[in-house]
Amino acid sequence: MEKFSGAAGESKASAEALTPDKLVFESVLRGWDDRIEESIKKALEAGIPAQKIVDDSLIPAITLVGEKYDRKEYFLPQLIMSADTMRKGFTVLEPLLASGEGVRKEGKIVIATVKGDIHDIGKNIVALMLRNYGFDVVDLGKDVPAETILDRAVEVKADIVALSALMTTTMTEMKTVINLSRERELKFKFMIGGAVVDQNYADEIGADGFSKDAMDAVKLARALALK
Ligand code: B12
Repeated sequence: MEKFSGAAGESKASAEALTPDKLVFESVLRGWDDRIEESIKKALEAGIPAQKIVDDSLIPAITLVGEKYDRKEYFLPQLIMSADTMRKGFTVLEPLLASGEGVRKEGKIVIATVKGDIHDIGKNIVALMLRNYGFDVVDLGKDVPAETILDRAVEVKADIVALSALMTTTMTEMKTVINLSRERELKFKFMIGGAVVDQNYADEIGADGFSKDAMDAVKLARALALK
């Protein structure tokens, strides 16, 4: 697939002049999947900590991609390329982030994007951050049926089940998971997130908490783990 140059029409050649952190941002924004690894390495070499690259370059870039998609400045091919670029970037950073504070274990969390939903960028960021802040995270991936989520949570003796949904058509699946858990008399705490859900929805379906982003998810998980 041909790479897109982005709304500003900036070319790869002119990107040479960018600072390493800006180059990471631009690579995700413009779907330069052949350039992301190199740009992240440059940023690391320039002394920018891995977590800062995530917080200040990767997440803002993919958030802007989402906004551009909403404004119809970007379309599906751009989305896919930016998402792939972001995933590649994470592959480079993940070992560095995991080695951060992962010594003390705060509790065990099973995380998944619910059935019917293949959006996993946000879920992956949340999983990464939770791991980084000391939680033992079992990531079941995306499009995961309710039964599988609960079976695995029982198997690994999870404290918390974290659910992600990005679509109005799939957020109801969170309720299915929680209802099934109650039917089976399981005692997990549930935290939910994803662009379409909010605290009201969490209250409505009986979840124990909602978070708007990955950092907030860490705070929520800590609070739930202490309960
Ligand atoms: C990237 C993207 C895609 C990528 C996904 C790639 C991937 N691997 O994830 C691709 C191109 C594959 C895709 C496909 C589709 N998409 Co899409 N996609 C998006 C987009 C632009 C950005 C989502 C994203 O990654 N955001 C960045 C991350 C970092 O943010 P986030 O996911 O919200 O996560 C943060 C928080 O929400 C929170 N969080 C997330 N999960 C969790 C979980 C827990 C437990 C907690 C505590 C917190 C938490 O923390 C995260 C980090 O801060 C959104 C638009 C948008 N503005 O959200 C549409 C959007 C979600 N997609 C949409 C649609 C309709 C689709 C498709 C059906 C399109 C199609 N016609 O085929 C398919 C879905 C197929 C399916 N069955 O799932 C719609 C959903 C509409 C709706 N309200 O229901 C949206 C809103 C676009 C739109 N405006 O129409 N999509």
